[in-house]
Amino acid sequence: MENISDATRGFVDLRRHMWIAGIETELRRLIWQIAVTGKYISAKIHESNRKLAGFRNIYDEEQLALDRSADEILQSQFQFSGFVREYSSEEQSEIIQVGKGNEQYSVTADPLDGSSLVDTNLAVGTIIGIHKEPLSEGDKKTLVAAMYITYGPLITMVYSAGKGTHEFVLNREGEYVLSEERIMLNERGSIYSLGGLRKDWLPEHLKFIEFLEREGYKLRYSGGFVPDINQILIKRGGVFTYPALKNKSMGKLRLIFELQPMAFLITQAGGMATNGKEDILLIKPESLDQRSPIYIGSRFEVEKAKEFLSKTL
Ligand code: AFP
Repeated sequence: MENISDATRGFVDLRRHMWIAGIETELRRLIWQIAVTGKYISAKIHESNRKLAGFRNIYDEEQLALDRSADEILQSQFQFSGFVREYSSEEQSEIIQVGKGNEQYSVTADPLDGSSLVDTNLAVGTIIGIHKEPLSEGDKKTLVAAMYITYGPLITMVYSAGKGTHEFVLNREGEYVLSEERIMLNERGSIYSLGGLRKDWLPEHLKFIEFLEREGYKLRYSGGFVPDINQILIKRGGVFTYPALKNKSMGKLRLIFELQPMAFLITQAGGMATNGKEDILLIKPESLDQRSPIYIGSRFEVEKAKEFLSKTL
């Protein structure tokens, strides 16, 4: 696929881009449908009254009504789509059958990641993984596309269907237009995002962070996974870490709903994602709520993280 020129970029909408890229018809429709659903979720965020719903999700966290609405909106879209077989969301404890069983795709979602940031008006996002096989057959590597939508000052959508990672911006006419095509991270960046409390970090992780500090990396951490990853992608490099902690050996973030879709997008942009030893995309999930430490971003920093983590202190 040839790169689209700077002059015509703002006139290329998502559907045309995917068609030019030669993405298979049903996958194109599905990505389009999810991008459109992002507009409905954004409308919900705007009308949100920010009150707690008063119930808890499977991780025993307080759940904002907004998480629940975003989840319901996504599920209802897939229910009638004709090309989604299964839907699995961070907000629900089980895989939901939304199709007849013969549809091609299964979808995972973190419907509204970082929802606790909504009342502060920081950016939040939706993270999506698209799988070719049933999610219940969790032993296979099945991710064929991933995307996220950011709800910030602008609404943006980043997707990859295995042919590079591309960014679109929702314009005033309500169309997603191409803003960055085939985004490629530099070998090395200059920002770092640090999850978890310093007092809970393991010594080898601390050594890695001290290395970045000596090298003059700038701290950039919003507390929202989507905008934090988006910053690394759009600034062409850096590293996001949410490590194993003294009291939480698997860290905080969820493999299926958050980490693998982001790893897919960053890998397609020439970056890497690891838990310190294994490639995040190669980890076989054993349960829906499986978590994992993560080091994700440009190659230099992620390789360095692996080097530090392999040293026993
Ligand atoms: P919530 O969905 O509970 O708001 O958590 C957000 C998040 O999952 C992710 O978006 C952040 O990267 C991470 O948690 C931040 O965690 P800390 O609050 O421990 O820094």
